Formats: sequence, C-alpha cells, structure tokens
Amino acid sequence: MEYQFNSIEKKWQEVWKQNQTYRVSNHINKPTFYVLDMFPYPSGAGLHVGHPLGYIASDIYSRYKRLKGFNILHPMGFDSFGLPAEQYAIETGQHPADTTEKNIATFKRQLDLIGFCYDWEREVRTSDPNYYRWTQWIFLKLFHSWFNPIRQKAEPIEALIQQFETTGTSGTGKHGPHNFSAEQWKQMDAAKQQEILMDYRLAFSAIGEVNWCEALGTVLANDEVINGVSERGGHPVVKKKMRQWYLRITEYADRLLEGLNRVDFSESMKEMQRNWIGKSEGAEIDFCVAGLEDHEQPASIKVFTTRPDTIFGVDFLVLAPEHNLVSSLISQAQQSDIQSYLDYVKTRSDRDRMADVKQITGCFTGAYAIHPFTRKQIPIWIAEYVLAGYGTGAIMAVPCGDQRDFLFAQHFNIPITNIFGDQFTNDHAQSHKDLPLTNSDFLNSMSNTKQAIDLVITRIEAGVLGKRKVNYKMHDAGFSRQRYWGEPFPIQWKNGTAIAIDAEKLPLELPHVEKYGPGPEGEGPLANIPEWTSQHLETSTMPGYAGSSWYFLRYMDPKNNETFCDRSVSDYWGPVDVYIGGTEHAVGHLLYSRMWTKVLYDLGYIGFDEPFKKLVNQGMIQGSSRFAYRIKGTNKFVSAGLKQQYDTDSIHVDVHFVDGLVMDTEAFKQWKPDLADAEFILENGQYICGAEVEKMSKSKFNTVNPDELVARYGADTFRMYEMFLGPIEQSKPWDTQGIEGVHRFLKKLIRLMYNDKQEAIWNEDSPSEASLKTLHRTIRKIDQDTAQFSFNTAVSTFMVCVNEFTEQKGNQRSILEQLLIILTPYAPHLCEELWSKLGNTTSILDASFPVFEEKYLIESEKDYPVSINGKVRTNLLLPMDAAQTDVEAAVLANEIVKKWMEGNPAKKIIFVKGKMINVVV
Ligand code: ANZ
Repeated sequence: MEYQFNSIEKKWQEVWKQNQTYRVSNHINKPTFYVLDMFPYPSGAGLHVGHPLGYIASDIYSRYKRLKGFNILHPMGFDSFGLPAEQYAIETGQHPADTTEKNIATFKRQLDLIGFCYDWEREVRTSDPNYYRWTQWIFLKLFHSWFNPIRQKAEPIEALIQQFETTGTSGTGKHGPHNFSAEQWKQMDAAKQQEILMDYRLAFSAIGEVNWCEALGTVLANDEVINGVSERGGHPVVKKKMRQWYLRITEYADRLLEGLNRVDFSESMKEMQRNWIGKSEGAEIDFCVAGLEDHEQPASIKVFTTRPDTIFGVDFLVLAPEHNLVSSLISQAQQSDIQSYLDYVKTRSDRDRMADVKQITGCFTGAYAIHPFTRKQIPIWIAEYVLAGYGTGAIMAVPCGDQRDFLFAQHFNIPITNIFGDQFTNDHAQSHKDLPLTNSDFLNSMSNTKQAIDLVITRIEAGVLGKRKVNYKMHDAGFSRQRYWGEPFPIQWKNGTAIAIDAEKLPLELPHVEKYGPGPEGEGPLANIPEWTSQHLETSTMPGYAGSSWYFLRYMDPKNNETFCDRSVSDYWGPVDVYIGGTEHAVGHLLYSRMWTKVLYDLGYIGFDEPFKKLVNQGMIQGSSRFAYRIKGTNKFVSAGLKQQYDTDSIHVDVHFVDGLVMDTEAFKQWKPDLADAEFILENGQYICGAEVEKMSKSKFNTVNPDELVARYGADTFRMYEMFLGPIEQSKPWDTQGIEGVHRFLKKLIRLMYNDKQEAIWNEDSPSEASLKTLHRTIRKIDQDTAQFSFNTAVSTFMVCVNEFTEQKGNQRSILEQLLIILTPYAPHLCEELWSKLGNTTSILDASFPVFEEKYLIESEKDYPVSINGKVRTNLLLPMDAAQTDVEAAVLANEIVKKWMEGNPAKKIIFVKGKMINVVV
C-alpha cells in the first residue's frame, strides 16, 4: 500500500460523517469529559498554521479520553460578533453578516481538512439570533439581580425591593450606596426608585468616560487610541462623559480570588488574574481643608493608603487632576497654571500616566490640608501620577516611604520628613517594612508594620477620621460599545428610565442596515435607524466578550428553545474539564466568564460556580520571516553574507520562494512587477536570505497555510508535526522543513504491514517477547504523555516504537492493532485505514485504550557475567527467578568454568541477583 493520504483522509472523513461518528449524546451512561477550545473569531484571513496548534492538542486529548471510555464533548463554534468584523466590513464595503458567513465557511472547510472530531450539530455562533437571544436573556438576569453583600451572592432584585419596602436599606450591608428607611422609600416616585435600584443591579447603566474623537465623529476603543490620538488618521481623542452599561464585577472580586484556589490554571495565569483584581487592604483617611474646617460642612479630602503607619511622614497631598474638589480648592494665583496643567493631562492615557516615571509633572493648588493628628498644614497638589479611577483619587504623599512621592518632593523642592531614622538616606524612598518608626508620635519605635497599621486605623476610627478599607484595582466592566455588530440590549428608555424588554420577546434582533457609520453625538450606528430610535431602544450594543462569557454552556444544549441550557444537561456535563487557549485572554474573557458562571450559579441555573476546571495555555507559533537586501537606489539584491559591503534596505520575501535560506530568484522576479528586472549578487551561486522570528502575519509574508501542508503531506502528518514542534505551552517559530521526518515515520508505519511491492506482510503469529516489551513500554509512555499534554514526547515515542518493530519484524496483527489504537488520536485517518485493512469492521475510534501490562517489561532472563576469583571468564544465561542452588548447579556444570577451576573445589559461589556471579576457588 502506498501512502495515498489524500484519498485515505477523504474517504474516512466521509465515512465518519455518514456514520455520525462524532455525534455527541447527552444521554449516555458513561463518565463525561468536556474538552473545550477557545472558539475563534472568524477573520477574513482564514487559518494559518499557528491557529490549529491548540485545536490539534485538544482533539488528540478528546480522542484519547474517548478511547478511555468517556463520553466526550468537544465542540467548536464561532465568536462572530465584534469590532474586527465591523472594521473588516467597513474596509471591504460588505455587510458584516455576509463577511461573517463567508469567513465561517472558510474556517469550517479548513478545520475539517485537519480531521477534528467536532459534532458540528452543536456549533454555536454568537451572532446568530438563536444564540444571542440567550445572551440577551442572561443580560436581563444580570439586570434583574443584585449582589447581596451579606450572603455574598446574586439575588433577584425583587428581594431587594421587598427589603426596601419593609426595612429600608438596613439589612443590605454596611457600605451600601444608599441609606433610607422603608417610609422614605415608599415616598419616592417610581423614577427615583428606579434610579436607586440602578445602583444595585449587576448590569447597570451610569455615566462613564469614553474616548471621543471629534474628527471621526465616533467613540473609540482603548486600543484604537495611541498616545492620545486616533490610530486611524491620528486625530485628537478626548474623554467624553456618556451613558454606558456596566457589569458590577467588582462585587465578585473576593469570590473570583477565592475560586482561583480551586482551579487548575498555571501559577502565572492565576497571578495575572490576582493582579488584575488587585486587592489592597488599607484605610481611607480624611484630611480637612485648611480655612474650611470651621464651616458647617467642612470640605475634607479622603485619601486611600495601604500604609497608614506612615501617617506622620505625610508632607503633601496629591489629588488626581480630575478630582471633583480641584475646582473649589484652587487659589486665584494658581488658576492659570492649573488650567494649563489640566489641558495637558487630558491628552494623557492612564497607561502613560502610570508608566511614565521619568517625567515628573504636577501643579500646586494653593490650598492646604490639616494633618489629622499633628494639625500641621500640608500643601495640596494635583499630579497625573494619581489616577482618578483608583481608591479615592487622592493620596497622602509620604516621600520617605514611596518612591514616586520621593521623586515628586525632590522635583518640586518639598521638604521631606524622615520617619525611618538612619534607615532613610535621602537618596530614595525606603520601601522596606518592619523598620522602627521615628518622628511618629504614638508610633515611635514601633517596628511591626502590621501592628502600627492596626493601631493607626483604631485611632482614626475612634476619632471618626476615617476607616479601614479594602480597594480593588479592578473596575466594573464597561459593557456597551457604540458599534453596530454586536448584541442589541433588550432595553427601552422611557423618560430616562431603563425598561427591560420581556424575556418572551427575545431575541431583539439586530436590524439589517446598509450603513453602519457612527450615530450623532458619539452614539452607535443604531441611533441612525428611525425604527429603532422611535421605539427608544438602547442604541449601543454589547461588547465582544458578551457572547463568549457563556458559550461553553450552550454547546451542552445547543438546540434548546426553552432555555439557554437545561439544568439537567449542565448537571450531566458539569464544568469544562479542560479548556485550551492562548494567554491573551487571561484577564478579559476568563474573568468575565467566571463571573457569569457565578451569577448563573447563584441564581440556581447551573450547579457549578467555576466554568473551567483546568486551563492549558498553548504557546504561539511564530513566523520565520525571510529577507532580501536591496541595494539602495537600485533594483539589485545582495545575498545576506555580502550585505555588509553595501547600503541596503531589507524587504520581506514570501517564505514560499525560499527553501531553508536559499531563495528561488526566478520565483522572486515573478512575484511583483517591480521585481521583474531584479538583479542579484550571489554567494557561491546562491541567493541566501536573512531570517528572523516574528509574529506570523500576512504583511510579513511569513504565513504558512495549513491547507497547503495538508495537501502536500496529509492531515495526519500535519497534526503530528505540529505536536512534534515542541512542548504545547511553549511559543516556537514555524519551520516547514522538519515535516518530512514525520511524514517518513507514517510511511514506515505502513511498511510494518506492506512491503514495497504493496503485498501484505502482517501475520497472525504470536509476537516476540522483545516486541511485546516495545509495545508495552510504548503504551505506558503514550498514556502518561497524552494525559499530561506532552504531545511532542509522545510523537518521538511512536517513532522509536516503529523503528524497534521494524527491526524486530514486529508485524503481528495483535501488536499492530494495539499500536494503531494508541496512535489514532494523533493520526486518526491512517490508523482507521490500517485498522480496517487488518480486518476490523467497527471504527477504531470506538476501540479501548490498551491496558499496559508490567509483566512484559520484566526481564525473564539475564545474561550473567561469571568470574573466577574476580576475573570475568564467561557469560551464563539464567532465568531471572533462578535461586542460589540453581545458579550453583548451572555454574559448576559449565565447561569453561570447570576449565578455569582447574579441578579445585569451589570455596564459595557469590550470586548477586540481576548483576553477577563470582566463583571463589
Ligand atoms: C501612603 C503611602 C506611603 C503609600 C508609603 C505607599 C507607600 P496599591 O497597593 O496599588 O493599592 N495610591 C492610592 N490611590 C492612588 C491613586 N489613585 N493613584 C496613584 N496612587 C495611589 O497602592 C496603594 C498606594 O498607592 C497607597 O498607599 C497610595 O500611596 C497610592 F510608604 O499612601 B500610599
């Protein structure tokens, strides 16, 4: 049998499809296992070889678990709403619905070529009304719920309303946003009540800041703004206040942190999530503004600090420039300085403000605050390094203990109070903890930072000067986009109040429009549609992460028209057992889906509160770019080794014209019209390219398409080669050259069954001990490696096994069959083919993973070196379980031993089991 991979693969793909081999049932009495890939956004570019890396890994794992007797859910779908689709549509002048449809078709064709075991009946598309109907439904659940801080869980908003009606806000937690009695509640009009409820809802609307670009007439996402100007066109972008939707994810901060202890994610992934949540414990302390302390309602500045123990080292306060007290603090003399500083800050993103430590900027307000303990006057500044969105937007600056405060004091010549004695040397802040305090009144000589913090907090709480406070870096998640291609909100606005659309009326379908330019005043494109605005429907749409926050649930029960996923079905499958995807979703998607899961759990719709038990992050496949060097001002290209002698520009060369580093100069000349008359300066008759590892992208001409490789080598080779490239978690450059080796391996496998005259050579004999040993060593290793996602080592184990079988003439059906079973997850098509050639009539996919048997690895005999008086004279083959008396008898009967003993009696025969025999004469 020659290796006709194309026809073999096509044949089996059709058979599997016809027999519905990948059909998944929700009613099989087997243990279940759910393997999930992060579903792709169907871009116009199609798949390149980097994309399938994770998909192949998850596919191998799923097939392996199936052989192990599990009912496997391993679905695939498309994250088809979102900004890139809209952008692509605008660029190409096509409707996003059409481009999305087309792109999905391409993706599916490409995925199918690789032979994944998806049950396409379960496909989900986030932009399908039958899908987003349930995204909208879950949004309504979020809208109709609040987080009860006492029970630490989501509850229906009706329960809160009932509480307001009976006891007012008492009983809704100490630090709630409002404070009123039942009487007061009842006296409020309906609009006021709704306004108050909005401060509790898990999905809520509030005024927030967006990036507004006047010139483009649109709101931009954060990553569309570079250094204060629009990425597109370079127009100025300013912050603009607009009504937005948010998810109250901050309420789940503690539960999101706690849940990390119960999931199997990498430590670095957990750390990224912890940092994002950014829990800090400390205090809020009030500083009265000098000159205003005797007023009826004295103005005070609330600061957040994690180091209340440094309170006596406060030399100034700093407010974020956006702080709402700024305007009331500035003295006449400071007015114009402050104004120009505020104008400057407007152009700075939060990221620049945090990252830029070299440039120290700020402005004195002219006002002073009073230190709560010493009553000293402290100057109040504004500076960009204090962010409005964190803590209280104001800090007590302690130059002695905080480096940014230190640099600021130095820059503006503000005297520094030393509270760390000789541990502070005046050239940088002292960041170490547990140092004895000086100049610190009641804290003097205390050296336990934690105790000092507790003491200060006790004092400020006693004096009503502030309180203990936990802060989170995380913000409530912005949940609206002024865009077209997303889920419409099931919300109508009536006189400024948001009214939920009845769940029965869902989906609220996205209207088909011809134009999706921005609406007036930064509103979304839906604001241009009279039928939409006449119903006062919300004009923004949900963000890209809405649909992906719960898609893993829909796969379980994709056709259900009654609910998003029947409880009995989600109970059957449980949470995702293994989730595979890139690290780029560390803090976005993964946190949102964890939150949605917790809300659905709290409300009783599912029975687990963490969606993903285990997370595997595959590395990126990078491109390996090739360069040619054009001598400046000419159309002459110099080979890499000689380029030093010329002044050159380097240009990317399509990797398809390059074999290793050697360029096909003819193909290069035909590539583009301006290269037709290119000339070359060669090295040893060849044009050698430069090489660099870069991101794989069309613009760098380094993308390799899986379709080409599948056509040339077959899907099985492609699958195994991707795994062979290295550990799955590692990023690595693509290199097509090595694929030949894997291809040869599969041909060698065929050679165990067919000779080069295409005659069957496999037989029904019993395999040799050596072959059984090879087989079982392989079974054990493949089992372990596959279970641990160590696919690269598994591939080399298969190679060793086939080499050994070749040498051993291991072509007996009984061992070949077992080898094929363990190999099917990796090379499903060829294994199915050979399996059927061996006479099997049921699919190999339904075989059982062979059981490893230790006994085949145990040596049954040993070739012992035999020494006479310490010198090795001969070897003796003995059973491994031979006893001392058997050994002695065998040794003494041996002719060579007899000869060396020269007729003398043996004084002693030393026998070390498994090692050696020594005869002492
Ligand atoms: C006084 C102090 C003394 C501080 C000291 C630190 C060291 P994390 O851990 O990130 O929560 N801070 C508070 N709000 C801020 C804001 N909006 N923008 C910039 N900085 C802010 O850090 C909290 C610390 O960061 C707070 O504690 C405050 O400085 C600063 F020796 O207060 B500290």
